[in-house]
Amino acid sequence: MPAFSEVAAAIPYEGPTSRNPLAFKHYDAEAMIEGKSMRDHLRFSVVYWHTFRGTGSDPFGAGTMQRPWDDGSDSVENAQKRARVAFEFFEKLGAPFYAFHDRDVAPEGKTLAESHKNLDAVAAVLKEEQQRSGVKLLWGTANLFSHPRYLHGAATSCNAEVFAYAAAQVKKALEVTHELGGEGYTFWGGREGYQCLWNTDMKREQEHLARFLHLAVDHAKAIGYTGPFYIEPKPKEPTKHQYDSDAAACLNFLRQYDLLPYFKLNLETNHATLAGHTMQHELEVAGAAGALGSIDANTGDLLLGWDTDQFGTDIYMTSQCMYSILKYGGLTTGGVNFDAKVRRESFEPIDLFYAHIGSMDAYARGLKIAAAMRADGRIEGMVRDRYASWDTGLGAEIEAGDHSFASLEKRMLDQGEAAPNASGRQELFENVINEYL
Ligand code: XLS
Ligand code: NI
Ligand code: NI
Repeated sequence: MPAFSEVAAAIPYEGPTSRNPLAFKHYDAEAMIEGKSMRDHLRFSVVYWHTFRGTGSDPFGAGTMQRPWDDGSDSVENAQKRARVAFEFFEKLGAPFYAFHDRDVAPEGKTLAESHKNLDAVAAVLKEEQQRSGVKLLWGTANLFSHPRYLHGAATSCNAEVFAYAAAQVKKALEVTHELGGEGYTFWGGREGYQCLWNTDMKREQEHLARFLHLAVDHAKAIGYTGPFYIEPKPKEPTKHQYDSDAAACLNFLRQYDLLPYFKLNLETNHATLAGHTMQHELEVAGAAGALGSIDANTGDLLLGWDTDQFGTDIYMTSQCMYSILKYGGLTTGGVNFDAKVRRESFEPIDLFYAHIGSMDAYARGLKIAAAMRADGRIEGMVRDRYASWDTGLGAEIEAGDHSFASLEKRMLDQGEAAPNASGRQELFENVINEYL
């Protein structure tokens, strides 16, 4: 008996006029845009943690989710059964990818050896289901933040034994990810930061984090894993400050410790908000550095100051994301990974479908809008015009390195004043963008 019996077969594409809540209005996997199918542009991915382990609990109340296939126990059998249900969901939704933490898919044992064994037992089912369904692993990761041993962090813990335990856990998670053909491996530094600076040796902690990531790179080489590593920036929560606070901080860290060749960024919308940035800002920072890897697609709430991990349906936002992604060459190993959870009040299994379908449509529509903007070329042209002074004469000479402070001073002494500025036309830009929505 299927777990999602209300959804008989794969969610169909019915087009923008459809009123069927279980159909796509914009995500037409086969449709071609800029020479690539929508499926290959968007590379949608479902996260195991929120979708199959989220209980709906919050600091004020217990779990609410109805998940009839899950007996609520920590047994390996339950985990294996859950894995099969997860693949039924991925397949019916038509998501080509999924992502997980080691401890989402398999229960933590009493010892590390037992945890490894549990993970292997569930990974065998994941592998079988991947082969049966064709759904692939976008990335794997290790949960280095839930267990009490990680209360001071993992790689940045003041306890060297905890660093060692975390290393052992990542070694295994990386091996399982590789075994399952994972296209990437993510580090989100959940507690790699501080709560109080008086008790913290920040320099030493950051050096330990760099050492940890180098050990991961070394182990990847040893086992033949050649995919990218991702760092997922987030400025705070659960800690007061996380070292990987935003895209710029991550890039600086990766450069300082010679890790940039092996790492790209996995940017999450709600984390950008917490950092006081827009997602567009984060995408531009990463893209300009050639480090745009993948996105955790979600959204926050304007009035709540934490990581609410909602499904994004705002077309203005998805258009901005897709415009930047296309601009920097599109997603290759990464994807649009729904690190998002249904609200506590949306407790029925069918809500998982509504949530994913709506957000997939919002990104698909964003992709169409971004592609239309690019095909038209007006925005690009307006930006180019704004910088026209750099294309010839003085600007081109400066860019070519043909000037010094002395030569520039001479020029301005002769001229007396710089040529007048043109208008920034922000309002016009914003108006033009609305024409495509
Ligand atoms: C938490 C993060 C987490 C990572 C994976 O805020 O978004 O879910 O994506 O560890
Ligand atoms: Ni995330
Ligand atoms: Ni998050």
